[in-house]
Amino acid sequence: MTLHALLFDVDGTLADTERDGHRPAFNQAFSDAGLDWHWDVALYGELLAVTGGKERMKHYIDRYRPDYSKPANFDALVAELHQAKTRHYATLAARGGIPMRPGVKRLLIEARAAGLRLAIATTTTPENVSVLLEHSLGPDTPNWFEVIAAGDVVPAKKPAPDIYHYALEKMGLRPADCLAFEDSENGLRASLGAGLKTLVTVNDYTRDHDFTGAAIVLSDLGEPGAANKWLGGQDLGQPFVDVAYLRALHRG
Ligand code: XBP
Ligand code: MG
Repeated sequence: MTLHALLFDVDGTLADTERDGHRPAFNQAFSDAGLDWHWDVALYGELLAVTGGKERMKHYIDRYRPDYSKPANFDALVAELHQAKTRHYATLAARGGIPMRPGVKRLLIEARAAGLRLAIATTTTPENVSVLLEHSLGPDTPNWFEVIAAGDVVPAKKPAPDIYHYALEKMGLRPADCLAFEDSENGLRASLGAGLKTLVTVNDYTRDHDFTGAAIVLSDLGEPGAANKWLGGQDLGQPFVDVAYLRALHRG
């Protein structure tokens, strides 16, 4: 079995986008529209149980705002708020204020040099992916990824495996040829559901999630000289993730 491709989630995996990217962008869209909706850091952690920004807003209203009476055009309002939120997120990301997580850039460069094929499988809106990559990874880096599978391109978002199925089909690859990278339980359910061996790197919102079934769980990808922490799964005893490490994980 040879490793041919790496499939990356974006939010929480490539960069810590949620707390200081998506969350303030939602809040700005709400206040621009004159709504008294506000998502603090803790509430946003609860709301992350639902993937997809439009789905998350609807969940918030259904679950947390029984006082709010939905207008007849509620779906259209949510869609408009989401467009405004996407514009705010782009402005934030374009300031370059959302750095890549440790080891991400190094590993992507090494993987490209080793001839591994790269793809993205995410729940977020496609524009969010390109603006983040361009400003936090480098101007032509969206082209590093053969497929950017994102957002509403499939009807069912993670934890459904559909976005991974979509990316694999576009690349003409079998799950056994690939490794997936995720940071959350919903993401892991999606990648495992598509039959992908998965490396998890946790963050503040996800470290207590259930990662049963992950090949390995780490604090982050690590850097030579800035070791990561092993948190579960197959311990390869190396303080940072490189291509040799990924090949061993894929074989093991
Ligand atoms: C990401 C998400 C997204 C973002 C918001 O999940 O759940 O909804 O929070 O993006 P994953 P949009 O990391 O599993 O892909 O507002 O563009 O939906
Ligand atoms: Mg994620």
